[in-house]
Amino acid sequence: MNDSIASPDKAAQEPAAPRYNFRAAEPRWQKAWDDKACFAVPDVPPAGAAKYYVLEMFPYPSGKIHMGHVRNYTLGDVVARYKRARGHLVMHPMGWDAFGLPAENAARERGVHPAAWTYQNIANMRDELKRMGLSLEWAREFATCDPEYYGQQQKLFLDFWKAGLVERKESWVNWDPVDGTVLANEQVIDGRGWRSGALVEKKKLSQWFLAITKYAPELLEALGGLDRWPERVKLMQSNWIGRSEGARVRFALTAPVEGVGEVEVFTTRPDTLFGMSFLAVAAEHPLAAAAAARDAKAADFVAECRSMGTSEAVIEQAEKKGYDTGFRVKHPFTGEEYPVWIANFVLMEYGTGAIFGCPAHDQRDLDFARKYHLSVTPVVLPKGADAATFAVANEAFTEDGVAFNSGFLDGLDVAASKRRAIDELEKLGAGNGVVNWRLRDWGVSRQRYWGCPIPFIHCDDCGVQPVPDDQLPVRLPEDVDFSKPGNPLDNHPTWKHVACPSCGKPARRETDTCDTFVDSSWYFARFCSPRAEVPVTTAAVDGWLPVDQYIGGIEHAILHLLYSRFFSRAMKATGHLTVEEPFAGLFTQGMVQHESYKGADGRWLYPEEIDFSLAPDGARTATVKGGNEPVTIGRVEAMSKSKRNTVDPGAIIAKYGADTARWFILSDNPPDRDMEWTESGVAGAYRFTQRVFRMVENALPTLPPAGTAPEAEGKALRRATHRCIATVTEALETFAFNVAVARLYEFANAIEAAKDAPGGAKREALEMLARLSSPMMPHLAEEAWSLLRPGTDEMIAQMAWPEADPSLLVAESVTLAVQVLGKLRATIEVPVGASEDAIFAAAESEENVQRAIAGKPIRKRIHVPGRVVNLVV
Ligand code: ANZ
Ligand code: ZN
Repeated sequence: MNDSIASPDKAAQEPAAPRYNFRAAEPRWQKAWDDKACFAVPDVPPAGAAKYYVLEMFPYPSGKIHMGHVRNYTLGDVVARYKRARGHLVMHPMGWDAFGLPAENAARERGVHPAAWTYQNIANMRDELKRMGLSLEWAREFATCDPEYYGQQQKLFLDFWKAGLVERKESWVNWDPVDGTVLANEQVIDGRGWRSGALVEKKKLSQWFLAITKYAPELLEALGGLDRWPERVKLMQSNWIGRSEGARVRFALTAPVEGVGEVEVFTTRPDTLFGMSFLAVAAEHPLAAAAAARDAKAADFVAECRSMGTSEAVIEQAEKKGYDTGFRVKHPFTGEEYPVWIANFVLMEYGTGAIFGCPAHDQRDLDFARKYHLSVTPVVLPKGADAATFAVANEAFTEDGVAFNSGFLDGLDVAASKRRAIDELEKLGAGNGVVNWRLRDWGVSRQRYWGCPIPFIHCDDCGVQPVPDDQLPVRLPEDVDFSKPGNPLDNHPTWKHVACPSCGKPARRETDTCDTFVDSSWYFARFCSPRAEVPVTTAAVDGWLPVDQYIGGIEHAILHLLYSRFFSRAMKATGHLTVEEPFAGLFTQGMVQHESYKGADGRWLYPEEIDFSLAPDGARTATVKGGNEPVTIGRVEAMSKSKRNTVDPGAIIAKYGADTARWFILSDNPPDRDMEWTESGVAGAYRFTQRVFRMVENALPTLPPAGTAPEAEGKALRRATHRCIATVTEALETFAFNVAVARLYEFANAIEAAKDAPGGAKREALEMLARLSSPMMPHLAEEAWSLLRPGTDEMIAQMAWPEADPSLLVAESVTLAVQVLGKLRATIEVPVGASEDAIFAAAESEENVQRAIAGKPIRKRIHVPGRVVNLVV
């Protein structure tokens, strides 16, 4: 039995039913919305307008949309259409996050110019998005690679520079020797470059930085006010910002090294100072360099650390290794001497790049101490443990306890002991209490062509000079050579040679371009006045920001959202914005998953390469199409190109229509959970679209004219209709879109079951079916509406959301428990508002109740409205 899975071809074979021709209808409605500019809003919302800004994370123009886009943009469109119907002035724009490496790779591999490649991809994807029937205002569209956009970004960059928010610093970077570029920590995966797979090295370079750390306290504190953000995202941001309270402690070297007499460490546990057994510095620390200069083995060890990259994840997992420099330091409290090691787990970029090791109370220090036979002295005693016998074996004790073996700290709990230790350090001039942040300044330099040029000029005499305003935008040169390795801007024969804007002598243009996260950190603001000759116009951003509902993937929980939050603050500091938080509401959607398939030789197969059948025992089996090679049906996992378990949205929309794709993607699971894409699920959604259409078409001859008041005898159907209005509304308000879909399925069943309902009530029901499903299936809704209201030029896209009639929502009857002498004997249904006499009569007439009364006189009748009747005999 082949092809047991329902398909629209099967629906096509169903007998002589009127069929909804989505292929004609969908483009027709898209054009109608366009012609009436249904989704256009002014740059400045008029006074008193209830503005609502819905935004989905804009896509990278890779060439084709994927199912993740379909889910993301469908969710946003439901919100946009619903809020519009609720009377909001909705801005819902779309654009392209268009700079980035893949365009350059395409240039290298296929000889196509990055701009041509990118704009062609944008054209394709724009068409695909348009076919989805999204209520977007395309007039606001831009790509971040448009000079009109990145030129404004250069202005912002210069404004930030004037405000002291841009710095040029030497820093250790992850260097990808194959791609010839700096990598962000996130681009280093298991110590290798994310694209090239090359082992990443550390290198010191002069880089451009945005001073995000200046806002670390604010960025942390303001998370508390983001009450429409997922807790999970706020927690991730807070960990990323990473505030820790502790102390800086200065240790005197027993003999100065290159004229320096001390080493400073950062610690969150000054209470454990008496448990110290060594001091350790990062491989990039000056003391390590000093050791390397005198000792070839130290130099080897430093080089080994350098090849490890700077990614924290790698450092976390790597085996702890060290090298004893031979330098020694004095303990500030005891005067005892301890060795100074170079350790691979100490990061130069955190704290001071140096630590004191307390193995008894820190696991890394303990692993290190065991490996190199360093002392382990516990100084915090667990509650109830015996000081005489307590020892640390292979697990550090990191919880609260009481200080011991610690001189003047003995007997204090950890918090008190920390305070006391800091007091003492401050008294001795050997340290002080500090707050430390994990957040680093944002290195934005990339040695790439396809990015926004950083607008500076280097002059040997005048130093770094900003590009003058009248020379902006600094445009990318078009004639570039991608055949040589390295940065094509740097390799370009003429582009970088310019006159110094200050002295006029020959100077060099900056050839670094911006990290593409810069481009996406302010695009939401640019959408408010996308053609302005300034980065943003005040009236527009004041009118539209913050974004009321932002929707996107959890993978952007940290960087993109944090950078955008920083940008709003920096734009406020430079007079561009008045808001600090760009996104008032955030929704993170789950992933779209699919079964994965493997051929007999273990290669991954695309779903469309496979035939399915049902075995006699009901199990699904699969073979490769056009043969009998068996296929293993694998796990359901996130769609990915590498596993070939992807489904092309373009093909789905061509086969079933956009409404079907939208309806199915909303129906399966709550939007924040992962959902499984199945062929049978899509086919089911497709059948529903056909069914709704047939219901409307079949009913038309029996319906009274539009505007006919629903009849009193139609009350049962009317109650179902108004309950559906209420429940769908509630579901749409709370992002429970799968619930809205489920209610509409039930409602369709109720309409079909109400065959004998009078025409007016039926018309009302069908009209509501169309209107309530319109955020999810906008084309079908319009089509149904136009059938129900022939000759109307009113579109659902422009109509107000229906209101439920409260009188049709109240329950008509209540269920009461009937007790005799407190014992349950029956339950009765009585009409709402029935008199007590009628209620008691109904209760006493129940057979079971009569039996319990057994003819005795009733001494007392008790009625608790809505709950219970109790008869006392
Ligand atoms: C001594 C100590 C004793 C520590 C103890 C912990 C437990 P957070 O909370 O993340 O801020 N540390 C400091 N600078 C470091 C660096 N550059 N690279 C690697 N580790 C570093 O962590 C602060 C703790 O991490 C500090 O407190 C220090 O170890 C270590 F029982 O100092 B602690
Ligand atoms: Zn100059």
